[in-house]
Amino acid sequence: MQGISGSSHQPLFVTRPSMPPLAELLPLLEEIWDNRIVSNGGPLLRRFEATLSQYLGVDNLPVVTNASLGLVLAMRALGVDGGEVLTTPFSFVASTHAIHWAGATPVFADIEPATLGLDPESVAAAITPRTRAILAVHSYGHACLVDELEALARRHGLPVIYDAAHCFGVELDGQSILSRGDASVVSFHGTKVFHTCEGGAVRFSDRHVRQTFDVLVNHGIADEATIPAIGLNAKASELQAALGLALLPHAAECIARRAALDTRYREMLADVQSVHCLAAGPRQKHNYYNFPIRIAAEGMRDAAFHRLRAAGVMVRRYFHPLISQLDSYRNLPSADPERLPVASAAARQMLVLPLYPDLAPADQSRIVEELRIALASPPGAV
Ligand code: T4K
Repeated sequence: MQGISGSSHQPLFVTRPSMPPLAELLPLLEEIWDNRIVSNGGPLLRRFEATLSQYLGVDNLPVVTNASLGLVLAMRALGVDGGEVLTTPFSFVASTHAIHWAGATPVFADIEPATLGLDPESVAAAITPRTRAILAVHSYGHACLVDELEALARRHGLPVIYDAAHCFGVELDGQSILSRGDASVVSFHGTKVFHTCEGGAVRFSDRHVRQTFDVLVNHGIADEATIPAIGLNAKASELQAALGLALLPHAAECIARRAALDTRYREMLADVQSVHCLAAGPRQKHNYYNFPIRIAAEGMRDAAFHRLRAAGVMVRRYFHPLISQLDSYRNLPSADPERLPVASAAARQMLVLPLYPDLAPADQSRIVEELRIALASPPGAV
């Protein structure tokens, strides 16, 4: 793993991928070179899936080439084929795009302010006979109100799919958060706590649904002469599996380093009245995926964003603009901002500060110093 060095004076990105020592990856690459199986359910992928299942303590966990396709095909495996899927507008675009590619229409419900996840009351009000599923997102790896959402879904006979893209290693009540819902989809993109360059995994509560999914992931092919479904190609390669196998032994250390940086941010920002540091709920073991703060004063979030960017601190406004404001979705009746006040406020106020395991303490201090300077001037000032 990369060590932590002194201040870089380079642009400070919101995240940097963790890389395993090359020496630990090379023997796995040699296996691929020796056996010349590079994809289609090869031996390293099978080993990676088994190791990952054990590490996370969940079964029925197929690995896929990215979380976006995992979301699309999880919905299809759960029977979504048209109709409407209720979801949050406060997310990375992939969660809503996945509903479109699953053949359904997204219907936006509002979020609630504590977790920034779907508000069960807003979801309940939006359920109609056309509703086929609920797709909720654990934003920033903070668990949304899973008990309430699942109880609501059960009453209406709807499946719940969690976009758990940010949630590698997150636990709720002592169990992997991936164990919740009918399906949970985690991303292994390079920007995530654990990654395989591109990648992801889907956890299913029902092994029969998982079997349907396994066919969909491989073009709908069950065997050479049997192609029972219209599938896609969402298979992960042996190279992705090799990287996953090499990085997994370092995952706990990466999360521990993130936790230390998270604590230090909170200490350094404790006296900054205009900044609220979000935190995961008490039932949760967190993975410290990123460091989201809320700056509620009108116009101050954007002012801070631009000033920090000018100073080389590449903060992000995850998630601005709201998905419901994008041209592709803004004409949907559920996209009316007046129906989404909590999500609209979050999109105006949230800012994500850099956080990754080898962020140097000197760089972290610089980020906080630049944030203090940015917040000291009024919004309109340059
Ligand atoms: N659902 C949710 C809630 C998600 O957040 C995501 C993905 C998905 C679903 C879909 O998962 P995948 O299909 O991707 O598995 C990035 C990621 O590309 C995206 O995967 C992620 N969410 C999202 C939150 O972040 P961008 O457009 O912000 O990426 P980008 O290229 O601006 O990268 C952010 C920073 O990371 C860069 O400023 C520098 C650093 N970086 C990035 C890459 C790719 C590196 O240092 N090295 C790298 O290789 O979307």
